[in-house]
Amino acid sequence: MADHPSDLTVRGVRIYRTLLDLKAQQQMAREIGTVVAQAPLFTPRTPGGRKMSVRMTSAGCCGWFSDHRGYRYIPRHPSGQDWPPIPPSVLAVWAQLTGLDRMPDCCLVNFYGGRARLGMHQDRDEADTAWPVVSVSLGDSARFRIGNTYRGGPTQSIWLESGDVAVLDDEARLIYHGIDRVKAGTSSLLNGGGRINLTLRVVY
Ligand code: MD6
Ligand code: FE
Repeated sequence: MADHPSDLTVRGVRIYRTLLDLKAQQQMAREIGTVVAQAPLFTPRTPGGRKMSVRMTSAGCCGWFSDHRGYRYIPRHPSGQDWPPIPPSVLAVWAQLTGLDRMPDCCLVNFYGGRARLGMHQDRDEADTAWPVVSVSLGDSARFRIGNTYRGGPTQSIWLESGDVAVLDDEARLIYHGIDRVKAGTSSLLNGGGRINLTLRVVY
């Protein structure tokens, strides 16, 4: 794939600026709208009992979940229904950027409204963390903070905008990262505003 001039790598995280043009973003937003209609967003609780400010759902054969019993993947939406399939436009981004034959098991859908944020964390609930994680941003811009493979230490942050895609693999796969804040009104993609982030993972 030809690199876009503004693509960059921050602490090993590869960022593809506007990989998705406006039409592709609109198509993906529609497909995610269908996912959310079938598998409504819910508010997870941390193992410590706090409500997360990000609302979530998933597509695929399993969905990421958290409550007082810990972080894990579950085979059905909390309602008891199957998770909807991962939309084709999302699988296409995975195939394009990873070049893998293996498709992701889970597309986690994070929705940020208002003052939602996401604390620094590693993505390590998957059985084999050698597989990459691919992350797509849609809607309002967000301050993405990137740290180290250990908790703490120096960090760097960048703004992720609608249509940007980030890949965490190799040395960056287990890097700590989080969302400091989302800037309302920076995109008109989503009806009602806010930001959606999709993360694609091989879980099993
Ligand atoms: C977000 N992203 O952008 C949160 N995780 O809203 C993540 O937590 C993330 O961007 C793993 C890989 C890439 C990511
Ligand atoms: Fe993450």
